Amino acid sequence: MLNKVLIANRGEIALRIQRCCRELGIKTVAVYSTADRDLKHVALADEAVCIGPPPASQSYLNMAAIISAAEITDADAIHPGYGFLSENADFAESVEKSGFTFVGPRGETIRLMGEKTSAKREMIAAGVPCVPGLPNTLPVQDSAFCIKAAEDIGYPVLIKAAAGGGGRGMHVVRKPAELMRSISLASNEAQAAFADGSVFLEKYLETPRHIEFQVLADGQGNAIHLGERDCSMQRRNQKVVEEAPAPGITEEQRDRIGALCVAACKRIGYRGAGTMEFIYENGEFYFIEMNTRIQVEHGITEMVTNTDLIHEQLRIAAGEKLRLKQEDIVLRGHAVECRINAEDPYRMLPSPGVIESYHQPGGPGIRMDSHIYSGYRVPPNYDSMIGKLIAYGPDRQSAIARMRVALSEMFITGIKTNIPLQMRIMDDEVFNRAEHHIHYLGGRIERWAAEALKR
Ligand code: MV4
Repeated sequence: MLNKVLIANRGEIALRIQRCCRELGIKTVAVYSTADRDLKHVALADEAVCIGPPPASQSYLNMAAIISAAEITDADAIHPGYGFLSENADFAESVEKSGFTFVGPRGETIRLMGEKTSAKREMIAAGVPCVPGLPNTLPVQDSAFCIKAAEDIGYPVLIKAAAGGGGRGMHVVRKPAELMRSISLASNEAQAAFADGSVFLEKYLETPRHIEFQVLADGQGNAIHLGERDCSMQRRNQKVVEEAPAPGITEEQRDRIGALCVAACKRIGYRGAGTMEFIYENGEFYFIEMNTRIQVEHGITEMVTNTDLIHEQLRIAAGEKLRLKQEDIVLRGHAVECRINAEDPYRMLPSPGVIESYHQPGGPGIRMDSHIYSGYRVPPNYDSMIGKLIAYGPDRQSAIARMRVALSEMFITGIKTNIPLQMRIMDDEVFNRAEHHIHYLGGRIERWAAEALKR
C-alpha cells in the first residue's frame, strides 16, 4: 500500500481524500495557496507545502510546484481529486516520469478520452450506444462535406469542440442556412478556449436527462460498474442536485449499459475510478463523454453500494488488483445530494466571506462532506461549492424527506448560500415526480427568484 500521498487539491475533496488516507495509515501531504492556509486538511496533514499565491494558475494548476512539493516531502503518489489538473494528461505523465504514482488513469488514457471523437470511436467499437453523428472531426473548410453530414444526421444538429467537454463550445443548429457560420464560430471559439479548433457533429437531443455510470478498473484487466447517477438537475452545466439510482431505470437497463461500460473500460485498459456520461431520452441511452477522475457526486454511489471509492482508487494506485467483483455490487436504498454553494441563491453569484457560525445537520442517513467550520473564511478565488449534503433512505421519497429536514437544520451565517434554492427544489412537484430534464432548472430559476423576492 502507499506510504505517503500528496493531495493536489483543496476544500471538501482534499479533506475527503485525507480522511481515507488517515483511516488506512497513509501519511498525507497538503499543498495550499496563500489563500488556503486555514483549510481544515492543511492543519490535519502530516506535512503542508505552500505552492503559491491564490490564483489557481499559480498554485493548484502549477505542475512544477506540485511535483516539487512531492519531491521535498518524498511522497509516493499524487491524488489530483477533481477539477484543476485531474484530467490533464501532461500532468499525469510528468508525475509518473518524476517517479510518483498518479492516482488515476495513465496519461495516454486521459488524452484518448479527452479528445471527444476518439473517445466516441472507442465507445462505438465497444458497442456502447452513442449519440447519432459523425465520430470524426469535421473538415471545416469543406462546406459540401459538412452540409451533407448535417443532412444525413438530420436537424437540429449540435456542433461540439473535440477538445472541449463539460458543455463548453457547443452550438445548436436548427436550419441548414446557419450551419457553416455556426461551424466556423464554434471552431474559432474552440481554438481560443482549447488551442484546438477541431469540431464534430451530433444529432441534438432537445430535453434529455443526464445519467452517468460509475466504473472502477485496475488497469490489469478487471473492471466493474457501480450503477448510475442522475444529474439532470443542473444549470449552465453546473450540477445542483444529483441522485442514485436514477429514477425509473430498470435493472435490465442498468445491467445492459453497465456491462457495456465495463467492456469499454477493459478495451481501453482503463485504470482507476471513472464516469461514463450519457444523455437519456425516450428510454434510450446515448454516450456523450467519459470523465477520467473521481467526481463531486461520488458519495451518493458510495451510499447506495456501501463502498469507499477513494479507498478503491488508492488500492488500485498501489498496484493491487480490483478486490470488488461485479456480484459484490448490490444497490440498496436511494441517495440524494444537494451541492451547498457560497452563493446568492437565485443570482448564482459567488458570496465569499467569513462564516460566522456553522451548525452541521445530522441524523440517520445524513452525510455532510464539507471542510467549512465556524470562523472559516470562504476565499473568492475558487469554485463556490463549500460542501455536499447527502441524504440516504430506503427509497427516493424518504431520502427527499430526510434532505428537507437536513437542509432546514443547516445553519450557516455570515455568507449567503444556495440552501433556499435547494429547499425549493426538494419541494418542487416536477422534481418529486422525477419528471425534470437537463434544462428544467434553467427554465424555472427566474420564476422562483421572483417568487422568493416577493416573500
Ligand atoms: C449533448 C446534449 C444534447 N444533444 N449532446 C453538455 C456537456 C457535455 N457533457 C455534453 N453536453 C450535452 N451534450 C447532444 N447530442 C446536451 C448536453 C447538455 C448537457 C448534458 C448533460 C448534462 C447537462 C447538460 C446541459 C446542457 C447541455
